[in-house]
Amino acid sequence: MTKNIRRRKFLELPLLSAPIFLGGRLFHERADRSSSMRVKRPFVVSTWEPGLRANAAAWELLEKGGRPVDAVEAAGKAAEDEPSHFVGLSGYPDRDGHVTLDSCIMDGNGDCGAVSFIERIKHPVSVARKVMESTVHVMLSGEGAQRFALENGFSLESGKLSPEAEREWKEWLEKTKYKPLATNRPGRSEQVAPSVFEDGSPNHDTIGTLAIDAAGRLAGMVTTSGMGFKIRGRVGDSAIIGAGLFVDNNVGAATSSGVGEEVIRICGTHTIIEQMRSGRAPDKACREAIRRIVARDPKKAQELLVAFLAISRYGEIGACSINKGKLGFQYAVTNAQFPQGKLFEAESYF
Ligand code: SD4
Repeated sequence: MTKNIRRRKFLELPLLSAPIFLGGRLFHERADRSSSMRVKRPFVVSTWEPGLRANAAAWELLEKGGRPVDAVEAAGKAAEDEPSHFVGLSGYPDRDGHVTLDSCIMDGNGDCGAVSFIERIKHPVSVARKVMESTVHVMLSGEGAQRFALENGFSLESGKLSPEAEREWKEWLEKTKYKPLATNRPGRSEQVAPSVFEDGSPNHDTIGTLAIDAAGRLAGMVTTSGMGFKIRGRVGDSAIIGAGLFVDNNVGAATSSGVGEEVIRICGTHTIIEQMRSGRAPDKACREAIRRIVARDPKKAQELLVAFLAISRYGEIGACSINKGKLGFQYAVTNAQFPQGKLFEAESYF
């Protein structure tokens, strides 16, 4: 099965899975609708269907009483190893044909690290962790981030595009004549970067993972190749603490996926944690962040894929996307109750 078909297949999942009536509730075989639900700790959640594989790597550690920060790093590495477009070096390149990666990691005690615009390094999440643990800084970028990685024992990969990414980038060049992408300014919706390519596959490639242990300690990470065919130098929300990821042991953890520029503008995940701190459940907090994005330009919002996923320290999980269907959002949950992981469909604002 080609990667594109596989990607389309998972997007169709919620539509294809036959609804079954169980105990008065409508269940889908693979994806349930959810508002904030509570599950048993420890558990791990990740964005998207490939999040099931990321969760599996995290769960191996978490279920044995491992630390959430180790679990989320393992999830990130598993995602970066997966030979798909989703994250890592086999992701889509920027418009100049270079894969540039963003990642961050955060522990519930406030420790955090990030790398942005890093090239030819296989595991940016581990470099982000190294930044967190062995420097006084939070984020390293570009050439400096790469040099730091090499100094710390990471190896330099070839920089060659995967054959599929190369083919799609060349097709994109042919079609768009290297036209600059979105400005994303309100009222300029005709210039918005596509959230979904013409063939229906999403123009986004991110795994965000949040983990909580039995005692309620939290950690999170995000790793991505960013928006496909972006302008060279572009950094998205996934490298930015408070935008793509925020974690606080006193409250909960949140991550995002979709058009990063929209998330950065509202400091998305920090907004969610602050909403939760003042008493909102994760699903309501995610919805409030989405509402702020929609409020800037409700017409443009109907074409955007932006989604948030959050967990509380008590073990509640909530998620919200702007749209449903092709622009909707799924997330994976793994714990003792769902040891193989289970995919849920997020509620949507529209
Ligand atoms: C970005 N938020 O770089 C990322 C892309 C993404 O699923 O989430 N893709 O803007």
